[in-house]
Amino acid sequence: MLVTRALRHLLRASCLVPCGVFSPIVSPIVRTVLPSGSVVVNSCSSTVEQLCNFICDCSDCSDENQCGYLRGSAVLGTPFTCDFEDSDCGWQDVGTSTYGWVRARASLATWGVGPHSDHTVGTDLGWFLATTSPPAKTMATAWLRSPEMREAAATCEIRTWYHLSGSCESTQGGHRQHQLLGSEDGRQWGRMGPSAPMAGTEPPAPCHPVCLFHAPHTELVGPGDPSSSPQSWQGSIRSFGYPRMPCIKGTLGLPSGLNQTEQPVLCLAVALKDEVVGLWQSPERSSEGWHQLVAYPGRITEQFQLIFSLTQPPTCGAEVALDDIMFRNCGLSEVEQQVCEAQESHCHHGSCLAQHRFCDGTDDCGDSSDEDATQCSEPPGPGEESVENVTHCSFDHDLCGWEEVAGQPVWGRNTSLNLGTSYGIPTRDHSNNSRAGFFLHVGSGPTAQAGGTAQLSSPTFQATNSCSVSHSWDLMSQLMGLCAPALRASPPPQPQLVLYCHLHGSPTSKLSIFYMTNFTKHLMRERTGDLGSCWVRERVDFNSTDPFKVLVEGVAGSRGTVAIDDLILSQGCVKEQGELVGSVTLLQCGQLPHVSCAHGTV
Ligand SMILES: [Ca+2]
Ligand SMILES: [Ca+2]
Ligand SMILES: [Ca+2]
Ligand SMILES: [Ca+2]
Repeated sequence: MLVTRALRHLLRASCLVPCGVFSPIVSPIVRTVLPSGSVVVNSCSSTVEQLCNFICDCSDCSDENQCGYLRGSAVLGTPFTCDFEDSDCGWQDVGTSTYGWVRARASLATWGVGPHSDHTVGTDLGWFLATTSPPAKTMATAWLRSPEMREAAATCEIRTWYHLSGSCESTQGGHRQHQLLGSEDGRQWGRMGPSAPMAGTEPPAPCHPVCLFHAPHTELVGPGDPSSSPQSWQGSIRSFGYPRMPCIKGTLGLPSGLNQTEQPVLCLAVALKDEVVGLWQSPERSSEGWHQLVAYPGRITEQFQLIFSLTQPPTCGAEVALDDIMFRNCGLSEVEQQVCEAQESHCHHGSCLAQHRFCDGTDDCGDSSDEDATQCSEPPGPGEESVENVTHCSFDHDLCGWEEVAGQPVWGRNTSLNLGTSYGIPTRDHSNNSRAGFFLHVGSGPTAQAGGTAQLSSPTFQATNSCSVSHSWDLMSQLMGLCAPALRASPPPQPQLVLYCHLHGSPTSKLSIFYMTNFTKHLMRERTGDLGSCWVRERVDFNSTDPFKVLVEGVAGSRGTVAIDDLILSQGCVKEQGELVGSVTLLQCGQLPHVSCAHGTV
């Protein structure tokens, strides 16, 4: 056997690194899986809502065990972590073939290229999850799925360590032979769900959360019932690019491009009720050893599952190991009346939140009370219907009065659904956390020209010392109809811009925020580099004694994309020509706040 492997290895001259077959020692522990797909030991009869919500409701936190994490790692001392030392924490192999995931540990005795130690304890005694030996001649994907989680806070952060070995480079000139996978044309249906994984040439019955359609060079995954009308299901994939797995390389049905480097791709995606959204994809080049993966799913208001997948080209074997999966800040703050500190205000349900987190376009409270439209937006004027205006633009409808500055390139307004899944492109927008939500972007993968500056300009705003109405208020008091303590006369507002930026795919991409007075450009903030596949909040205060415009510039580096979403100007940004754009109005309380404007009164 070893001789065969060694021969196979020698024959794979195209591999940059040894691509031997990693033979982990498989855990002897047999897992018990409930019909729901997860094992939950629940000692305090928690309601369903309290299971796997990243909050310990039982005194022993048994409602948060086997949720893809345990209540904590004994070795690492961190909460909501799975170190795989005692169990798989409910993660399940859901592939449709023998290629899949197992709980394993390193074997020093076996010839191979897998990790020589786990990540938690750093020895060959430590456990991790690893993919099994892949089929030698076909493109294959191993699927791993978490138990169902209830919801995630906006601050949720997923970290794990991965060890990807056996990266290979094809020397076949790019034209790979189509490989058969199980049926004559290499197409195969499968499903991932609580019931046993299945595979075949016929579409499966309705499956939750997702079905698979497997074809050469393509993995499609999505919700729904393909058995009722497989053609239309496939048709929807073709026409909308949905529900294609977001982070699988290549286009539907098409072979890889010429001279394309073929690498194993590790993906992390989140499966929601009706869409699958990519969160993270392994970079195109990485070295051997353990690497950290960080992903931000954003606020998720429904039940979801996480899916890891390793897809690899047929020319070379590759293995991945996962260890120490951690969930940080994923639970909503507990619902109880708290006494807030200075600089904090109440959410509707009683917990406290920093004031700068109100009206910033992210549901931090968990009940959206910090983003209440009547508090955060200028109420529509007579005859106006849309609440969306220049002070809060989600780009879902248009540019909201912001303007493209002519030149090359320009910001493009689009969705992840339309833009496809090239590395570097956002996998969803920020406002809706959805593939169907709009954002602005510049640069879009390998074919886009790099280097030009795209500019977006705001209308002209009044000098910032012209108005002195406080923008700090107590939402809780307002909701309870108590107006008096809500208003604070000072300090004057500092007009401020919040926006979400997405810089991914290139280390030389850049986002800059300026304000312009007459003909002078003042740089306020600059972001460069690759921030990963996530939306990052930027907050900039403006202090100008002259009327000014806000200018947002994006430069996409080679193969990179710069994107922005949710431009939010604070109260106190007043459009020139006497037109108030973002003033505080608390008319429902029957009185006006203390306002003194240089150009008249409100
Ligand atoms: Ca709980
Ligand atoms: Ca471990
Ligand atoms: Ca918020
Ligand atoms: Ca948006």
